[in-house]
Order: sequence, then C-alpha cells, then structure tokens
Amino acid sequence: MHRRKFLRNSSMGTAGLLGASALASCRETSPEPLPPTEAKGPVAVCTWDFGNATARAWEVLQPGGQALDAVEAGVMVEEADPKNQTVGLGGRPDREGRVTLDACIMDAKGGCGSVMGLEGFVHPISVARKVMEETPHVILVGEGAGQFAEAQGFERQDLLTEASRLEWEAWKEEANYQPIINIENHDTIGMLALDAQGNLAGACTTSGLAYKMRGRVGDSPVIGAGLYVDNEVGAATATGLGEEVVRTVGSFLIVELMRQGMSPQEACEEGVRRILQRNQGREDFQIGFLALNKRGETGAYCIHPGFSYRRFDGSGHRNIPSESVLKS
Ligand code: SD4
Repeated sequence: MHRRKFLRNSSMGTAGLLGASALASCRETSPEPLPPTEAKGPVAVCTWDFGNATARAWEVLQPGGQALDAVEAGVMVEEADPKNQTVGLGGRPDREGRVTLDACIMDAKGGCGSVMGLEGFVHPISVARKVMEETPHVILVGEGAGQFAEAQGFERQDLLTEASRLEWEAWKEEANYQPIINIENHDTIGMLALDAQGNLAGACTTSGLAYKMRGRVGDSPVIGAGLYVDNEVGAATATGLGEEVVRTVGSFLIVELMRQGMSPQEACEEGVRRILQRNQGREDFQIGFLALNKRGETGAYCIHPGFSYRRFDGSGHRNIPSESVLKS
C-alpha cells in the first residue's frame, strides 16, 4: 500500500479506538525535541547509593568528557567491587552455582550493545560496548559472547567469590531450588548521563536474580526494558524484578512518556503504575525506575520504600531517596 495512504488509514483506525479528543490531547502535550543548546549537563545519576560510581562518572564528565565514556567507567566501579553481590565480580550465582552476567549500553546516536549470560568476565559493560562498536549486531549471548570477549582481549577469571559461594551453598540446603524473588536483594546499577555537549548515554549491568534458573535473562540487558536512551528526549533505567520490567518494556515507556510532555518524575510514576495494574494485589516484588531528561532533570519512583539514586552535577553529590507507592 502507498505509504501516505497507509498512514491515513491507520491513523483513522486509531482515532476510532481512542477517540478524536484523546488524539488531540496527545498532540497538544507532545513538545518539540529540545534544541541541544537547552540541554543542561553535565549530570550523572545511578540507581541506589553508589557514590563511588557517580564520582567516577563525574571525573569523566567534568573536564568535558563524553556521556558514553562516563557511564561505562561509572558502572565498572560496581562491576569490580566484590562486596556488591548483584553485579560483576562476586555476583550471586545462578542455582547451578555459576555467575552469569547481563549488561547493555546505549549512546546518543541510538547505538546499542548487549551481552546476556556472560560468564567469566568482570566487565560485561565493556564487552557490551564492544558489541555495539565492533560488530554489526546488538546482542551476544552465553558462550558466543564469551568467545567474542576473549577475542577482544578481555581476560577470563572466576567471578564466584568465597562469600557468594558460601551463601549459595547455604541456600541450596534450604531453598527447594527456587530463584529468590525478594524485595531487598537488588543492587543492580543503571547509570544515565548527560554531558556538557548535551548528549545522553546509559549503561545497566547485573548478575540478575540470585539463584535464577540457568539461562534466565532479566530486563537489565534488554534494550527498552532495563535501559533506554533517546538523545532527543531523555533516558531511563530500571532495577528490581526484571520479568515485570520486560513485560511493560519499562524504560522505553518512560522515555516515550517524557516525549509526550511528562517530567522524569511523572513518567517513572506512570511506569510503576502500569506494572502494578498488571499485578493487582501482589506486593512481593520491587521495581524502581530512574529517569533523566535533556534538561538534566531527574526523577525516580518505586513500589516499596528503600530505593534511592545518586546524582552528581555541578552543584555536588547527593543521594536522593525515591518516593514509593507503598509507604511502609
Ligand atoms: C534482573 N533487574 O535481573 C535485575 C535484577 C536487579 O538489583 O535489578 N537487581 O531482573
């Protein structure tokens, strides 16, 4: 069908479903993309209270470095920290006792790279960046991702620390082989940055749910779910129970809501509301969203209290507690 005719037919169909007034109000609230000169950077934000990670990103951004380099360098701090048992080295293993890592990265030009189920490399975010920059693909998984990492010069190493191994062994005794889906056990890092040139980038990296089934992948390496960046509008990232974030394509949704005129805060609240709508009456999981727009404004929202994010900008370094739906 001719493209213009197809567009006319499909918009008539949509008008029938939504009603003409809904369409009109959509148009009224859709702002033009901000011109780059109105962007207010640099800013770096990340999920949870990872002050060392935002400080590292700031070292890149402050002298005029790029958002992409900042988010990679920032999340690498958590990947290398064995005390963070949800990311990189020392991450909790799957139920077979193997540490499998998921990560993705996006730049200002719409470039994206992702690795899923990567084993034996401390910095999956850097492997994801290589996928973006050195291959014609977006995602590499499992052993293929590992072979690629090795070919790119990354070194294999055992990521299962003694602390994580002992916890896994204790879990095996008690847990009836079920993955842990709890509320507190989330330290995945998603980082978003806006640089002085007005460009956005994002990175997200995790070892996923503790004691997950072998082969399970969550939202964190899924472009649009755990992370999304649109350089005209803003960026968003997620932490928490990935299955629910994947079902709603959460980070993409939040960026699209910002495009339609919502603030980062309003967009994160709507993202959480959509997830709760699908899970009415269920309170046994946590989701937290974090968003940054082109003006350098940020927002965050979660289901249970306890989520916070770190923000580093020209005015300093802060840990900002997130609002939540449930209050206790
Ligand atoms: C996942 N979203 O694999 C991740 C888990 C997470 O902090 O956020 N942990 O589902």
